Amino acid sequence: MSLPEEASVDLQGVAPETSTEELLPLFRQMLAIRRMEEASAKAYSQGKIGGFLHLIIGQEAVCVGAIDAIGQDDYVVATYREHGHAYAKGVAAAPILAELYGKKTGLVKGLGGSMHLFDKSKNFLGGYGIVGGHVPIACGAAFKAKYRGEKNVALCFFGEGASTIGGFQEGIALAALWKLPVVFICENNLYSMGTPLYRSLAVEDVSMRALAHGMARDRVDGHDVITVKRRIEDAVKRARETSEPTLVEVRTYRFRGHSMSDPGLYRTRDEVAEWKRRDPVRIARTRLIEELGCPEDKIKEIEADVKKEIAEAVAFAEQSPAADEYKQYVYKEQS
Ligand SMILES: Cc1ncc(C[n+]2csc(CCOP(=O)(O)OP(=O)(O)O)c2C)c(N)n1
Repeated sequence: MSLPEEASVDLQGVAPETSTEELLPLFRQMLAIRRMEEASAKAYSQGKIGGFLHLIIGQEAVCVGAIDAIGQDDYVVATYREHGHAYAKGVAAAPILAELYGKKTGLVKGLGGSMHLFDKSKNFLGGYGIVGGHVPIACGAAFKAKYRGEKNVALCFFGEGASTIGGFQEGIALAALWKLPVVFICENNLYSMGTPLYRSLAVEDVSMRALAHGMARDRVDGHDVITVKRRIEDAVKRARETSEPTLVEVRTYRFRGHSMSDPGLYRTRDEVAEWKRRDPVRIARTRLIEELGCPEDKIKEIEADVKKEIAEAVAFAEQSPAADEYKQYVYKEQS
């Protein structure tokens, strides 16, 4: 599949102004997520992580930019491709990796694994494996905030495949009807597992689905983290000030297969290489150096720091004891 016209047009547009102060921490977060995902891929291929493992490599600017547009008290609800979203919401790499490893020290005590990260203390409300099933959950969090007169909003992340699911349709219908402060963020990476966009959606612009509900919509290229942040900020402002939802489609691309068991043979090497030219981590690094004049030594310092952080998180996961609490929920002593 070739690059969609509109994404190319977006990319040629001018990225919003930023500063080193703003971009540097976002670059660091994206890099840490990239390294955490690479470390988990390695552990998976060594047989240290079981079950399913869906990586977000290539899509980091979406969760990092969007979550930087909200505060601590706001909610995030995501899919099974959610390690980066949890990290961007403030969860440390060590409990995330320990969870993937099925360890007792994992974020949910090794009971959930990769697809079920959850941290109430950070208002990170999951981690869901049922495609589209989490959309009504995000509406519930937004409803709670509105009902109690709080000013919190909910960000709900999902893929374009989820936009064909009943839970998504019901969720956005209710959010529009009840004016819930939720921002629906479709991470359109052009494939639902191995099915390309044009074979699953009659209208490839997912944001168009908002029109049927009189809901605000937006569409943005997801490779510059600041662009994502600014556009989600607009939607968050709408949600916070007028309690109205927005459906935002963010065009992005995953560099690896759907999950670790997918070699991604349905895409050509050229296609993947073409999208890699838009690597969000590299774009941020280049902007920092070439546009903002950030010294390269400063960047290298951050890169070394991230390397250390992830190496320590891996060591923590490897050295932690295996989860055992699940036994009490799975097995029962015979009486
Ligand atoms: C209700 C349901 N149907 C099918 C599946 C199997 N499944 C897992 S991921 C996936 C593809 C979803 O694609 P998309 O929503 O575009 O998200 P992406 O994986 O690209 O991030 C499917 C069909 C599932 N988990 N839940």
